Amino acid sequence: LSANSVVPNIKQLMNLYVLRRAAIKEIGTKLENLDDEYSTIHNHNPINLIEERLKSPASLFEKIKRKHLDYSLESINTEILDIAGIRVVTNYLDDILRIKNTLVSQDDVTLIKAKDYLNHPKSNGYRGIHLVVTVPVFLANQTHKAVPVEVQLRTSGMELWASLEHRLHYKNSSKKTTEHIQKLQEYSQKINDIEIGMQQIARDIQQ
Ligand code: 0O2
Repeated sequence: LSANSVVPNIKQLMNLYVLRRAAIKEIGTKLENLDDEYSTIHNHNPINLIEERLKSPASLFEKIKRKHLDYSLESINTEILDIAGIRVVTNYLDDILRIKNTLVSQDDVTLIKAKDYLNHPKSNGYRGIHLVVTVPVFLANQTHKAVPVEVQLRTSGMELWASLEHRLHYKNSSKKTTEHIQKLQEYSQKINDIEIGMQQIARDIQQ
């Protein structure tokens, strides 16, 4: 801890988590509404699954340590933008941008940060889009606050790859060789090829 670093007390942390949880609910409802409306108009659900999670205090403090950040409430508020997280698993590739664009174009949603691992997959083959958006949360004192939520968007194929790859971290990761990483990259590419093909069939049928 730096000399002037003041760790937030339990009440301050609880307050922070209450706001982030409220923001998850706001964004979660927006996503569900978009999916419902799209399915009524186009007879197709862009969203297969929505998963919501709050980062545990243990992994919050682990991240502060790993990133050499300050432990103060102010620093947590400005630097840790993924305490509230929503993962959106879409049915088709096109649905990723469909959901992203319709979400960030809403008047009360502000896009703060975007990472495009779709056009620029990570070297191990990880794909998806990560956004940080803020949404206003209305408070008991009649004011409101813009609260950040991280939204991860990926297809069901990318979800399959990421969940299996994530499990490998719990195995003996020191045994992971460059050949394993190449294989992971290759499997990610294969899944992507399949999803491009399935997308094309869906487009043909819709026309
Ligand atoms: P959890 O419990 O899922 O949150 P930043 O937050 O932008 O300062 P960070 O944390 O490196 O920096 O962000 P990034 O690159 O956006 O990735 C964070 C999350 O994306 C990870 O969260 C994973 O959920 C997912 N992710 C990123 N890279 C990979 C990958 O190579 N494989 C898999 N399976 N998932 C990945 P955490 O930290 O795992 O925890």
